[in-house]
Amino acid sequence: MKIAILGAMREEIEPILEHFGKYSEEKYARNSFYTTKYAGHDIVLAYSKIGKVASAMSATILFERYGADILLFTGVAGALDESLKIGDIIIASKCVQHDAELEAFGHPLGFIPESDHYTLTDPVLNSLAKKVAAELDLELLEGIIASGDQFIAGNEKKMWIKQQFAAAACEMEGASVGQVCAFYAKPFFLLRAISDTASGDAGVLFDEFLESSAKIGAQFLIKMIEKI
Ligand code: 4EH
Repeated sequence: MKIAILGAMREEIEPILEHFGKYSEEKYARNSFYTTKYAGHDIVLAYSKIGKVASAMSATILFERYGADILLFTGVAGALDESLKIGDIIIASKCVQHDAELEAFGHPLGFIPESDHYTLTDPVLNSLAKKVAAELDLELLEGIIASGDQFIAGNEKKMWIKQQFAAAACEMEGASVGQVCAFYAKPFFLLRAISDTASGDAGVLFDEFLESSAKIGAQFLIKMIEKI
């Protein structure tokens, strides 16, 4: 099986590359794609760069050029659910674009015609994640993750997203990558470790916790790959 591992930022993917140690790099479309073998699988990794466009493009390349069978995303996120603290991990049950707004045509927020309103993640991979969390004695929340091309750093916007979409965490890539996976009918897994509160202090917290939270997500993902 060929497993694609995608993050948005270098910090989200580098700990996994360091763990693998040996890999090849190929540059394509102004990005780097890293290939290696691990736990009996062919692996291809990339960090897309920030946002829905770059991440959708990387996901497409992972399927079209590298023939990935499944895609696992790891990264950090802002917390919307009160139970989530910095360093906690969450997996998406489904994801939605909070900045998609076609209300003039009578569509609900987040809905784009001929796409899924909420993109589902793969139930088998989600069960595996729960098993891995139980083995590591880690608490793992499963909830809706909302994505948009905005860094959320204020209570008003934070609460709006939380209420409109019943979302537990916010970030900037999950729903776009999920949509690509849905179009290709490939299993999609979305893991995020909390880096900040998505409130007024989000920028400062993000700078402080990006690296440590990204590592938590990366380490969890490595454990998952060992069990696939
Ligand atoms: O890839 C982007 C990064 C922030 S933008 C989305 N990532 C981090 C998740 C995330 C997030 N998204 C929206 C963590 N907290 C979030 C939040 N709102 N509060 C960026 C731009 N330049 C430098 C660093 N990060």
